[in-house]
Amino acid sequence: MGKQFKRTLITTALPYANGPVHIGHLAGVYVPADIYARYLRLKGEEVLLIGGSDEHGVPITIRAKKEGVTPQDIVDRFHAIIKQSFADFGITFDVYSRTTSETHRQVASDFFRKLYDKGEFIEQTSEQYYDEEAKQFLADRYITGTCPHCHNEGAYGDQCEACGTSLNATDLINPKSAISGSVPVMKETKHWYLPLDKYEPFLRQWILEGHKEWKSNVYGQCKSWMDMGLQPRAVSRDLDWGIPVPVEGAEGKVLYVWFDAPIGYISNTKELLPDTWETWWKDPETKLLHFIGKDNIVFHCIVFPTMLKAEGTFNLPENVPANEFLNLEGDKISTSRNWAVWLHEYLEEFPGKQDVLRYVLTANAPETKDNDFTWRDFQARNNNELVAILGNFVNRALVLTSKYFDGKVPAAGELTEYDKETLIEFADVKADVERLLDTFHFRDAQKEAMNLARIGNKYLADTEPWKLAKTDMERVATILNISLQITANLAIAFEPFLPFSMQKLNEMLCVEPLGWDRLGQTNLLAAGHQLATPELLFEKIEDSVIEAQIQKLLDTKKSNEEASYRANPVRENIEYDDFTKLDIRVGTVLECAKVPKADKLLQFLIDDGLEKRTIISGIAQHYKPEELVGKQVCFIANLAPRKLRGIVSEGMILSAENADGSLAVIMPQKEVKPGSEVK
Ligand code: B3M
Ligand code: ZN
Repeated sequence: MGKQFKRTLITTALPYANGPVHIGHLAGVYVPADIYARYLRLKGEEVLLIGGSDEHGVPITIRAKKEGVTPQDIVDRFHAIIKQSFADFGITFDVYSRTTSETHRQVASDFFRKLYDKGEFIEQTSEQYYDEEAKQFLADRYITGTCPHCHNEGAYGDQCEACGTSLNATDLINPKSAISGSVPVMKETKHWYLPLDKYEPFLRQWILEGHKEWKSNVYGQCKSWMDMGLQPRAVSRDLDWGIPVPVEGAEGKVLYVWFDAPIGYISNTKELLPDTWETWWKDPETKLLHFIGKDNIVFHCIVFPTMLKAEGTFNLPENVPANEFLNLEGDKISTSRNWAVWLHEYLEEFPGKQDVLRYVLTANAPETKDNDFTWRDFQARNNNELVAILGNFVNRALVLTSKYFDGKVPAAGELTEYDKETLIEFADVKADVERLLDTFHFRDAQKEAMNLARIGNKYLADTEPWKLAKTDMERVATILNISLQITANLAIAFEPFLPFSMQKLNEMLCVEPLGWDRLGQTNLLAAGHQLATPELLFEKIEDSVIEAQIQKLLDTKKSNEEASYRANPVRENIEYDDFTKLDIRVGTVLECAKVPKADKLLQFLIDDGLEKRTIISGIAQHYKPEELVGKQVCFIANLAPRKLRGIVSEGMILSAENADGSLAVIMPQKEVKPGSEVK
């Protein structure tokens, strides 16, 4: 607030190099960061945009194992694809490197070592699962077993995907190693922990008092983490993929991926600027900004700042403008279910249309809540906004100039009242767009730029120069001069958002990119200045093209459903007696509330006909508690009671699961007496 900075260091989340990047990545992180960086550069400010691939972590080793290749093979393949996609979409990274680089190994090791030497870590021994056949400790994802809550036999050590409960590997019944299939044993292992609890008072002061201007989703998440109480966090793992822990007696241990990845921002800066990188990280006149998605907030607002603070010589972020998620046609984007629009595929199917996607993703950016990408909306925004407003205006201004004045900017004569009003309307555009960009309101900023084109369009429609051409060429000259000045303004205002099209527009206007400070001026093009032959900036997208994309998604959905049916075949037959052992009944929901600190669980109080019973159910992500109060549900009445999060649950509420994992509670089709049996 009010603090003046000399330069801005922008970091963007390092995507895991275990798959290509999709529209969700672009919308949440890279397009907004690129808009911001381009905007600052246009203003002539000193800025760096840092990116890179995150190449460590368990998911990469799992993918490698599945494909029978090395983790290095995996990251080599996807780093190249990801880097290319970003370049293709005009993300202007000053450096895009990777966490398997030698510079990074050095920087991350030194960072760990410095904290270690300062005595900042706690060493703690705990028992963890160990695979004696494979001779290695097992990450939670590498252990499968039976879920203690729903008895699904394929639960993972970190989560049961059937009931959605997050688990600890030690909760699993009959745990098995996913590597060798053997039964893992418990073995002692030592790790280093970063004592976040020790830094809690500092973090409270710094964020909750000092950064009230952060976006409410970011501030709120930080607050709720701190209110739950911070715990020491392990920064090492027993794994053979990663940066070795650089201390004696740490054989077989590597830095936890979330310890080394954010240090990647520092390493990549150093790789780019080996001599001056410290100015960008340590000079208090550098403003540090992290662009990320909402699932990374705690690491960038709590864990990484604690690391930086403990190290002692680095700046802390000034802001962390995290976005929420982008969904695709109503469903969560998912790499494993192939529910995504992949950037490299988009480019094959829509060559040259990078700006259309950039525009739509910004217009729909998940800035304050999750948002949805749909192909119909994509088409509508292209046809009704880019083509009909921006493209149409620019094209009319240029074509008319070419037709009546051989493509030379005509001199303006005397202005009418209406001309003056029009010019006044866009006099404020610079201040408006700046205010929005400075506060990371990219969608509104883009809307503001589009309004400028709307003003231009209306001006041409109202003045109708094509009708005056026979009678009043002087008036036509004035109208076109004004229209061309508006066009040149559009080329500045849209440059951060639509860089490819604005480059094309600058070429048609025969100008070098005009600086940001000239936005709002009405003398950008001198009379007599020669323009090039006009071309269309955007073209209409036909229904058939959109329908083909929708069909592609429907096909994906269908094959996912088939795959999930195959993965979940009907179980072997049982006898009638077995069935009658299950006592399923109908109950009426009297009360329903979220279980504190458990994002998936709801606590029910059910009228079961005789008395009231408490049931915990993992459906909090599918229903709001108030939606269910007063409704009748089916539940297993004779399931042995068990404790979940300290609450005794007496039964289980029945739901049907869709292929996408969404749940629908089973309800009787007519009201029945509570306690009625289901048979
Ligand atoms: N790779 C997680 C993610 O892609 C992680 C970000 C690292 S940022 C330092 O969501
Ligand atoms: Zn389960």
